[in-house]
Amino acid sequence: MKSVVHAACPHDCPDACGVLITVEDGRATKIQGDPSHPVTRGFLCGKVAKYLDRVYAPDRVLYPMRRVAEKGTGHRDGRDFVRISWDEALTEIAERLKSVTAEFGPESVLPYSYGGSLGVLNFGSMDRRFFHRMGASQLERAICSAAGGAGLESVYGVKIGTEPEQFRESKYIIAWASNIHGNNIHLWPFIEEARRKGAKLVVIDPYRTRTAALADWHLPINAGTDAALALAMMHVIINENLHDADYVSRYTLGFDQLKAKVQEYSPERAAQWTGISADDIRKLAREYATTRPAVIRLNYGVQRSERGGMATRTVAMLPCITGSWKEVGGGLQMSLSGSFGLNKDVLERTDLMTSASPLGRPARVINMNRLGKALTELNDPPVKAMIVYSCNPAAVTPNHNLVIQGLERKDLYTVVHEQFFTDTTDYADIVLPATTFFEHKDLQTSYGHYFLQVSKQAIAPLGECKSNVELFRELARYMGYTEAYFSDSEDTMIDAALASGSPRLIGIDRARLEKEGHVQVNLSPPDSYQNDRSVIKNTTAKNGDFVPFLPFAHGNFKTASGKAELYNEQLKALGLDPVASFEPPEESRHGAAAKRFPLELLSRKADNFLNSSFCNIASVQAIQEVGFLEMAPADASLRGVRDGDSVRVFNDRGEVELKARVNGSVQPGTVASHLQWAKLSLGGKNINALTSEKLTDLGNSATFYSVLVEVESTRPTV
Ligand SMILES: Nc1nc2c(c(=O)[nH]1)N[C@H]1C(S)=C(S)[C@@H](COP(=O)(O)OP(=O)(O)OC[C@H]3O[C@@H](n4cnc5c(=O)[nH]c(N)nc54)[C@H](O)[C@@H]3O)O[C@H]1N2
Ligand SMILES: Nc1nc2c(c(=O)[nH]1)N[C@H]1C(S)=C(S)[C@@H](COP(=O)(O)OP(=O)(O)OC[C@H]3O[C@@H](n4cnc5c(=O)[nH]c(N)nc54)[C@H](O)[C@@H]3O)O[C@H]1N2
Ligand code: SF4
Ligand SMILES: [Mo]
Repeated sequence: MKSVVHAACPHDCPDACGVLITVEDGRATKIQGDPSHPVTRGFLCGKVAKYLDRVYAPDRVLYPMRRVAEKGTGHRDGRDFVRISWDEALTEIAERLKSVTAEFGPESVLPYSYGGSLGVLNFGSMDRRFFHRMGASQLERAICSAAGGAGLESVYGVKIGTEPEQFRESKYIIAWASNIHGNNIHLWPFIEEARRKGAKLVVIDPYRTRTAALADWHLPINAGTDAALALAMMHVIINENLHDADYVSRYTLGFDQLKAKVQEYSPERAAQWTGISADDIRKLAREYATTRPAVIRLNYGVQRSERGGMATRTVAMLPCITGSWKEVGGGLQMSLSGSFGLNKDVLERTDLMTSASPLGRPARVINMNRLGKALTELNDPPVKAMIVYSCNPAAVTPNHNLVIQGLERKDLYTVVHEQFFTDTTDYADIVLPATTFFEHKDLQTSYGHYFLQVSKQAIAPLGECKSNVELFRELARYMGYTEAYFSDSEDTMIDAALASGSPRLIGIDRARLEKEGHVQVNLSPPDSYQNDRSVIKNTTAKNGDFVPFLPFAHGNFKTASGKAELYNEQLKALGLDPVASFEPPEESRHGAAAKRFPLELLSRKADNFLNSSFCNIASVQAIQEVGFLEMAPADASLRGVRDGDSVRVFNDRGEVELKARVNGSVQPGTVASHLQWAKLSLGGKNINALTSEKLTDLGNSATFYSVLVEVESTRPTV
């Protein structure tokens, strides 16, 4: 029996691809991109194209397991564990949760989850209900995008922007902190189409990414200095009268204050911080303001530094002063996730903390970026039990060494629900087997396009795997939680999420999604001006039935004022400049610590892994090199480091061992490496041994790109 099932890739990636899975006699035999999906367009990235190798990998966790060896011994194949039944596992976990909550209160339990699956249900539904009902500590899920989200919302009031399909209409495309070719590959064909019609691609990135190598112009900016660049660009644009005075007066708030503020940021001054010459800043500003339409693909790399919120805010102002929101192929895209209008409350039920938990109030909040501190310092109450799912904190969380110190605690009870024996399962007391998206049903949104999808279950769960939804449904039963909401089926929850009453979702229900595979949310008025040709300068976008969506062509910002807030009063309360400002990160070449640790480290993602996922899959390892530190020739020779040398990379938080690659990927003063599992790295430490728990200015995000290190060769001297 052969069938083709429509699913959606749930990995933490803006593309949220439509996927077709061929199933023969119960086994998946082929995966391909859905050719009918307007953004997927029939192809998948290198890693998911090999997904059958991941689903049927020999090191999948297939059964509940109990630890029998010391924590942290870390055999990849799970030999530190013995198989137990689900009943034994759930009985033990429920008993342990009951005993720690009785002794230390429910806040001694910490859920820890993030981006393993962005499927709406598996990301956050039954799990949230479970922990809210219990009164467990709340996790502030700010490891990825919170600073950028807050920065964007400080100007627009909402996370929406230019749809990917419109990039083909652009004449000037800026990839700003955006490795499109590595992290957002489905935008690339639209950019290629635009370039065939004469568009220019500019990349602003301290690292020479694949995207930068393919661009018309690469500006290697110093990390964490983007606000200086954006402010200097606005200095040029405003002082040379290249802004759109009509758009500015109708739809923005605080232009006069911005005009005054940008006077402090001449291109000459910005050049000293950014490492980009004043002439290049002028050229960039003029080209951006005068080549129409111009679009910015801003990505989250910009906000992984100490002042990443403000950096995002300043870049987000650019299309508001040039009026580029009026044009098809103009505007800016960072995240489009604010467009789906789902009823998340009904899935997550935060109200249960007050109405059903023994606390009777919202539980304390623990920032996931500070896990190391939470596990080693917190005492009111201490964290005594942690349930990890869809996340690999022993690899991805900053200040790895402190995280490990916490995870090694003998009195910490750790349950990890996983697909693989990861760095984190090495510290688990119990490991539970998790389904992949082939094996469960979900609803899928996206942060890089406007299509909603139902991802159908293609095959039966392997071994005894359970989805996140099923796990917490079961665990609730073992805890003695009898409330009806713990019995909701997947379909019931999908229906409830869709029945939000949002205009975005009128006419979109589960039956339609299941039939059509993908459905674009309603981008109808007042958000779309599809029928108002007066605001559309470029009307060439007539690809099939494509109707361009211009979210802010007529203002319509979702801020309190309804305008793009170039002045935002609320920032004052946070101690930030209500207009904008730039200061270099403390942990950068401009800070005091640079005397001891003079090199800025970019602890980047790998092009062919997804954060720490995929790095254990042999066929993906074959397309991704690992374990190197890229250095500029000047920095290498200063330290006697030769290409291929083993180097020790260190700071006060830790050290890692890598192979030096002396090349042109980074400018002097910057080094770069990337993320993978710690236990697959030399010396058992990955790059997060060097990153810090310091949080960003807005959103309490992680600062993976504000890191100073020193490097030395470990080549024996003869
Ligand atoms: N292949 C692949 N795809 C992925 C992921 C992956 O791990 N691998 N991860 C997924 C996830 S979780 C996310 S959040 C998205 C995010 O994807 P991106 O936002 O694109 O995330 P990053 O790769 O962190 O950063 C993008 C680029 O910003 C650059 N950069 C670093 N610091 C600065 C800076 O201060 N200024 C500027 N201008 N540039 C800077 C980096 O060198 C990098 O090339 O991608 C998703 N897609
Ligand atoms: N140095 C450095 N560190 C980083 C980053 C960086 O750029 N540099 N990026 C950061 C960013 S942006 C992010 S988003 C985080 C991401 O960090 P994580 O959210 O931890 O993402 P992954 O590394 O992909 O690990 C997800 C794990 O969930 C498992 N999983 C997948 N699906 C499911 C499921 O349905 N159920 C369960 N129970 N498990 C599942 C996978 O097997 C995998 O081990 O990493 C952050 N860490
Ligand atoms: S990881 Fe991204 S590009 Fe790859 S299949 Fe999934 S959604 Fe598409
Ligand atoms: Mo992320």
